[in-house]
Amino acid sequence: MNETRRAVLERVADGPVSGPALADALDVSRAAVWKHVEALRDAGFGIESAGAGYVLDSIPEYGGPAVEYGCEAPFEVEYHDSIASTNDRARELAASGASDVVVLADEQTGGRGRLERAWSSPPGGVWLSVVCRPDLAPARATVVTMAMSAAACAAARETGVDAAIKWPNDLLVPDDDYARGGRKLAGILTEMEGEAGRVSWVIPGLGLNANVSSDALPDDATSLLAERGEPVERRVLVQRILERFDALRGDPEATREAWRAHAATLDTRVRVTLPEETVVGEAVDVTDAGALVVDTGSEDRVVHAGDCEHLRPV
Ligand code: BT5
Repeated sequence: MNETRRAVLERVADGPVSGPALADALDVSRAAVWKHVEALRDAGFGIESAGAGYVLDSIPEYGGPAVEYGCEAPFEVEYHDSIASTNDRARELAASGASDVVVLADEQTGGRGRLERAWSSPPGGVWLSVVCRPDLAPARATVVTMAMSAAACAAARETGVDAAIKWPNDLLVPDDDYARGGRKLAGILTEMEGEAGRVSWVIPGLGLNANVSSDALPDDATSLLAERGEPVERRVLVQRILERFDALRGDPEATREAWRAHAATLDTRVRVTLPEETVVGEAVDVTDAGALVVDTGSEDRVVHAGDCEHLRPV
């Protein structure tokens, strides 16, 4: 949403305000005011024009302008009813120089997980990717993924669902199956490009099963809808995720704290399968590069990537 349109929206929300008064206040023509009001109506905002002027009386349920309106984070939101992959679109935007843009979709037809795996993305989920340009060395870029998982976990908990982070950055709802750690609620695919030792862009792509029935998901998955028994307000959920993510993303220490506070993997016995060996022990910490610190009983091992299983306490 451009700045003038945002300003028109804010003023009609505090309305009624007349067209001429808006034109004066924003230093644009009356015709321009009218165009912005019409565009806002097209985007689903209910704007009444009564005797005293324009007044906002309803906001759209979901979409780009709906998420931007009342969101404290500085993101422009590009919304699609259906798209192949929000990460693919975000990469295109990054390549053309965009920054702080969120690509949000109701449905993805070619959603991607890590390692070329497919990600089921039926309508009703939260499928979003953020184009960020942090001042970070590529080896430190994981902190952006950690900020997204902590933000999404906190927002999921606010809806009343007992979500937790499983290292590296999955969100699970714990159940009795220790190895699996629980049913998967969300995952993150982060992609980046670096140059001369700095990140040029990084795109955390979050897939969070929000208002999706579990029939439309893989067997081990769950959704906010399945856990709560009723849908969430996705507009508010996305706003809270973006606001938290924005507050954390420039602050590695706060990110690590938030990640720890939401992690199911810490203080848990784990088995991490690496290409060459298997590390078993108690997960005691995470580094600011996102690596897991495992106390094997004889030493602290720092593992950067691998398949992590939660084990029963001995
Ligand atoms: C992930 O991959 O967990 C990262 C998923 C990222 C998806 C987002 S959606 C927005 C953005 N745009 C994209 O195209 N992608 C990102 P991974 O750890 O590889 O997990 C993939 C595995 O999770 C699959 O092999 C399935 O077993 C399972 N899975 C697939 N869809 C799922 C879903 N909706 N919920 C839970 N598990 C799922």
